[in-house]
Parts: sequence; structure tokens; C-alpha cells
Amino acid sequence: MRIAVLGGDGYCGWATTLYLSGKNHQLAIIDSLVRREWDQELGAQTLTPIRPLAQRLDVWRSVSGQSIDFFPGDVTDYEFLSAALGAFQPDAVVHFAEQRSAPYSMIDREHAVFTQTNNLVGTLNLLFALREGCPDCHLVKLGTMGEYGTPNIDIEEGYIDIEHHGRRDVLPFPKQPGSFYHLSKVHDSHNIAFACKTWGLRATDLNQGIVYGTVTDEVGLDEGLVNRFDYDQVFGTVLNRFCAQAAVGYPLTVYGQGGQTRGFLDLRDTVRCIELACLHPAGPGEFRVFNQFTEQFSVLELAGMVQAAGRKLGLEVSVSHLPDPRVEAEKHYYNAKHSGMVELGLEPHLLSEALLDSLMSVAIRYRDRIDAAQFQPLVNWRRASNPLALRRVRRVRGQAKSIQQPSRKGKNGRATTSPAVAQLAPAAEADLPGS
Ligand code: NAD
Ligand code: USQ
Repeated sequence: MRIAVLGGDGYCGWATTLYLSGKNHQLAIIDSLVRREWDQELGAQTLTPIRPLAQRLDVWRSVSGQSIDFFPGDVTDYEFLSAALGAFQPDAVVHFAEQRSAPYSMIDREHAVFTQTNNLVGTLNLLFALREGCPDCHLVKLGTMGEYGTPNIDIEEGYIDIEHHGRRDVLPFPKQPGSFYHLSKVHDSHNIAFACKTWGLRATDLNQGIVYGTVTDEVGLDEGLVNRFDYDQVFGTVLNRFCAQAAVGYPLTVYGQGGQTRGFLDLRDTVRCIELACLHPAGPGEFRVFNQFTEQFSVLELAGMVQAAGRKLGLEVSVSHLPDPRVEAEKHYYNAKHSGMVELGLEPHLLSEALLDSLMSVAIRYRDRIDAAQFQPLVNWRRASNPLALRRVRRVRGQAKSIQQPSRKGKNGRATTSPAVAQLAPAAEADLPGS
């Protein structure tokens, strides 16, 4: 199968690309590398030392014998995106290429507008590019469990069968997202559902829970393939953060009471779910929804598990309750269905003690790279503007020139993409993120 992975340089995207390439599918990455710029903007870095994409692809070629095409560019640039898809002619497009941090979207107006523009325009462009160039291609879109919020009833997989004033219908499950980022996913879902209904496109929306871990079988093959592991207050997700905090003896940062309950999954299950979605495509005109997670935990339960795992490794781990910087229920009912992927064949990796040990050992291995200042949450949902010490980032046209291009490559991503990037003049190639 020919599979284009939009956002293939990111956390889920890189692991997914290698996994699918390892299964002998033909892969192409479409990515502007903007995520590396957001690290620079925030003064943060992944716990793990990720290599520039060109090097990662070279390492993969040498360990696996498989080549992966790379189309560098911005999916909000329609001409670039449609040319790249036209050149590659995918059977499936996996769309990870969005700004995915809730705190980033809540920094201030500029970051909220940027998040929604980046995510909505990218997805709309993709829908039009598919309609125009590959109408039979299956879109596998990463959504989020956070689209649903935390209602006081069971959460269904996408649709709810309801009776109202004596009449019945099956309708999209109500959405109560908790940040401008999560809202962007809701808007995307509506746009995709509409395009399926109107143009007969085929799409699968994967409402993914919070992903943890960094190693997959393929990523573990060589140090040069190492994946991201974000622990900072903007992009770090809760379990990865707790492991990094435990590794350096920093009290675990539970926000508020810690009764916030979410769906979680191992990165190895993310990649398998994507494979299953690709192998079992939605039908023409179908907008199919799966809830993609394997277990649910409260934040306080996770803190207790990390504390216990730390103790076994001889680490002193304490828990602190910080005032919740977010506006969210700190204690609530939560029961979300997630049987669709298991029915397709997913065999979940559950969060056992052994798995927590291996997560902690990654954090311990790289702990010299941890900057404890990155643990303190600085983005407060109640404020319209959060004064972070953001850095200006330099971006050039025609990045990643050293990477071999497929024969019919699209126009390069030239839009200045991030708020911090927009005002800047071109810079030398050495200034590229990851160079
Ligand atoms: P990430 O930030 O690590 O990767 C996203 C990638 O997309 C980056 O490589 C970035 O450069 C690229 N990108 C972003 N905007 C782009 C644009 N306009 N043009 C081209 N490339 C662009 O994110 P991730 O953690 O891998 O998440 C991937 C997807 O999965 C996101 O859509 C996210 O909403 C969803 N998701 C992630 C999690 C999680 O826990 N990480 C959970 C649920 C859903
Ligand atoms: N939390 C803490 N302490 C921390 C960090 C987070 O208590 O140090 C709490 C938050 O307040 C929240 C919960 O943990 O209640 C989850 O926060 P998170 O940062 O781990 O995850 P979230 O912001 O929801 O976003 C992440 C990804 C996003 C994805 C989403 C899936 O960044 O891309 O869409 O998980 S879901 O949560 O199901 O919506």
C-alpha cells in the first residue's frame, strides 16, 4: 500500500512511518518540520536527542533497506500539498500534521489563531486535494478523545443513538472540548464528515487518547532513529512528564485534585491502530469514528503508579498538587467506549509495572538533558494572554535540501508558519531546526 504520513517527523508520525515501512508499505513523509521550531520558540527540547530528519531517513535506509520519500512543506500551502499528493498517489493518507498542544493554543490570541488556522486550513486543504486528485484515497485523521470532554454519561464511539420527543436518530456524539486546540479537532471532524457526505470521500477519524512511551520495535533498532519524548509544560503529556520528573527527583506536578480521568495508550498501540485503519478502509462516503485508547486512568492514579515504579528503582518520588492552570473538571464520571479497534484486531499493550519501568529507564538514561524549569506550568486558561519568554525562530525557504526528492516533487512549503516565525527574514541553512 502507498501511504503518505502528514506530520511524519513528529512523535506519533515518526514511529508510525517506520512501523508501516517495516511492513513493506511504500511510505512518504509530508512535514514542514515546524514542530522543531516550536521547541526553539519555547526554549524546550525533547528529552531524547532526535536527529535531523535527513539523517533519520538515512539511518532507516541502512538498517531496513527501505526508502521513505520526503516532501518538505506546509500543508496549509494548497499548491504544495496537492502537488505532493499528486506525485506520490497514496492509497491512504495519515494526517498527524497539526499543532497538538492544548497549552500552546491557550498562550494568547496569536497562538489560538495560529493553532486553529494551521489545523483547520491544513485539513481543509487535504480534503480539497483528495477530492481533486485522489478521491478514492482513504483519509486516516488523528482526532482526540478530548473532543468529547467529560460528560456525565458514557461516551460512545463517534455516534449516539438518541430518542427525542418520541423520534429516534443516530447523531454525532455531543462535543465539549476543553481548549482552542481541542476545538480545532472538533471543527476538523465536522469538515471531514461534511466532505464524506457531500463528495463521497472515505475517512476514519481516530479519537486518540493520551499517548505514552517513545520506543517501538523499529525506533529501538538504532540510536539514530530515536523518537521524541516531550516533558515540557507546553508539549509534554502527563505520564511522560511524570516519568521525567521522577527521574530527577522533582515532585510530580498533579494539577488540582488529580481526579481528571483520560484515556491512554502505548505508542506501540498507536502505530498498530493506524495500520489497522489503513488495512480496513472506510467505504466511499463513510465517515467512520474510533475511540483510540486502551485504558483510562486519573492523573492521581498515574502519579501513584509512577511513585511506586520510582521506589523500585531507588528513586524518592513525591507528589505535589499545584493549582490547576486549566479550566476542567477535577473529579468527574468517565466511561468511554473503545471496542472498535479491538474488533479490528488490536491487542493492547497495557500499562504494566514492567512497562512503567522501561518508561522510567528511558527518562533516567537521558536525565542529564532535563531542564527542571520546564516542569512548572505557565499557561493559565483563565488569562487571555500568558507572558512566556518566547524566542524568535528563524526559518528559511527550501529547507532540508540535502534530502533526496522524489521525481515529481511539489512546490516547497514556503509559508511562514508559526507566530514566532512570521516576522523574520530568511536565514542560512545552518539555522534550520534539527540541522
Ligand atoms: P507532534 O507535534 O510531535 O508532530 C506533529 C508533526 O506535524 C510535526 O512533525 C510537525 O512539524 C508537523 N506539522 C504540524 N503542522 C504542520 C503543517 N502545517 N504542515 C506540515 N507539517 C506540520 O505531534 P504528535 O504528538 O505526533 O501528534 C500527532 C497527531 O496526533 C496530532 O494531530 C495530535 O492532535 C494527535 N494526538 C496526539 C496525542 C499525543 O498524546 N501525542 C494524543 C491524541 C491525539
Ligand atoms: N496534567 C497534570 N499534570 C501535568 C500535566 C497534565 O495534572 O503535569 C493533567 C491536565 O490538567 C489534564 C491531563 O493531565 O487534565 C491531561 O493533560 P495532558 O497534557 O497529558 O494531555 P492533553 O492536554 O489532553 O493533550 C494530549 C495531547 C493532545 C491530545 C490529547 C488527548 O497533547 O494532542 O489530543 O492528549 S486527550 O487528552 O484524550 O484529549
